Amino acid sequence: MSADAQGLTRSYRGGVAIPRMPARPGILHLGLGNFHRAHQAVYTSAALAADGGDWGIVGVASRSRSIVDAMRAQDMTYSVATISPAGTALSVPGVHTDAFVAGEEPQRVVDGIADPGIRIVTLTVTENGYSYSPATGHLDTSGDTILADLRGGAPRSTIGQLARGIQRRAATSGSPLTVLSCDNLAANGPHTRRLVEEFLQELPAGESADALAFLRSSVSFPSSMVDRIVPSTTPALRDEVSSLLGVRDEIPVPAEPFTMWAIEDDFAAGRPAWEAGGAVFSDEVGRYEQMKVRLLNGTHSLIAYLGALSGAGTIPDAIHRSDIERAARLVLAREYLPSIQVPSGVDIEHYERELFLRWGNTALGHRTTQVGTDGSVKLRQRIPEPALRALDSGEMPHLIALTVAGYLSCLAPRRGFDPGPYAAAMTDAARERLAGIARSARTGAEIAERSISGLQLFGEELADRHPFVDRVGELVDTIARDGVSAAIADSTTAAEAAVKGRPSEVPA
Ligand code: CS2
Repeated sequence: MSADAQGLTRSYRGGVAIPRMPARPGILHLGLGNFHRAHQAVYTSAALAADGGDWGIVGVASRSRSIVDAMRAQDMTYSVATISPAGTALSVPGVHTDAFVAGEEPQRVVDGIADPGIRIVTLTVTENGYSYSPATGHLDTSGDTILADLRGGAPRSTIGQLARGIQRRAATSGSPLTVLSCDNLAANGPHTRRLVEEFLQELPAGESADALAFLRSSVSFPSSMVDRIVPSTTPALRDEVSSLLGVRDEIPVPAEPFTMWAIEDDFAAGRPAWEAGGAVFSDEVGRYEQMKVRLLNGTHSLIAYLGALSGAGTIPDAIHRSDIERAARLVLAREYLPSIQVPSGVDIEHYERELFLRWGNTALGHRTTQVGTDGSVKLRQRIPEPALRALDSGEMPHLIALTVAGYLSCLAPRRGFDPGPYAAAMTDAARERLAGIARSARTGAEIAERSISGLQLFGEELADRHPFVDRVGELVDTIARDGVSAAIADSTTAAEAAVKGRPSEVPA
């Protein structure tokens, strides 16, 4: 592919325009995966087309060369394939001015964050990339990477990179900076700020005082809620896109038509006109985050684990099973919805209807393994608060318990129970520890107790809620003994019985 310096002029056989590349970068982005390339890059492309500005993006991949090499070979472009049952539409966001691999050039990340031309650092490093302890929410200083980053040298962890870059910026230009987390973490702005601050506080005072003062006075960390379902790229998609384009694209990104971005408007040194791409600037981002992380992501986890255990390879295959759909509707309406405050202007019934259509998008082929991966860090964001809220009001959140039982059955199956290939393919930082528990445990109760209470996998508070832990244990046993359908039937019946007598909000 080749960019045309005159603007939106060069079209390929598929009628796809290649936008003009911005001359200079203003954004350094950490995490050059599919999500970033189908989300922030698309909004930035719209902002540049509408409003211009030096807001090109330098994309930093964490370890893998493949995207960086392909982007360089394709003049920094790639296509986004928007996929719905009605067909595939292509667009090309030309916003990246450069790309490199952090693992190969770690000092370049620090220098990039310190560069005064860079005014925003954006992050899509997944829930796993923040080096915090799920039990406490604070920086996990026991990990080898963080320990090495604290000792000095070019940092390898995201939090170390941010802290060292900010330290260097404080010591050089001292110009203001915005750090914008675009990951599915509650209060992702303050959370990221706190972890960077905790990293700096671990350093000797003489080394960190200026950086801490600069962090407090000149670096903003707005929260943001990001949403677009973006599966992994498959060889079939590469071929389809290349034939539509009439030119080979090695790194197209598949994405659903739906996209949403709600951002707190707190930028220390300006920002692109992302509203041109449909971004919402709001002072209710906390509400947007909770709505998304619980209703979409929390329910998504349930669909993924129950689906994988039922032999469904994709989310649409899973949600098209009537018992899983029933469980999804119940967890969403009965257990997640009461725990959130709906942002002003959002029609929650419409939002819910859209969720089921989005999950049912068969053309997208989003995999249960992908959503089930990294459950230990994802579920930590999705389940504790709604579960605690239900327990505090005297109700057992049966479907959240089933989500956890599904997760444990996938990652730490009871001896003799085979969770199947989709579960086996899920990767998770806690897999080894959970597998150790499962090897020596005899019952579901033991697995639940040792992971939820012992490892405090979902935080300190839920660790002490024995009725919840016991319920998860029972469901782990039911899954191993009678199968996942029996566990779904048990939980949905119990949830429905608990609300009997109240007006039903769940369509039959
Ligand atoms: C999913 C998300 O993988 C997961 O856990 O729930 O990646 C989800 O597809 C996105 O957050 C949608 O915006």
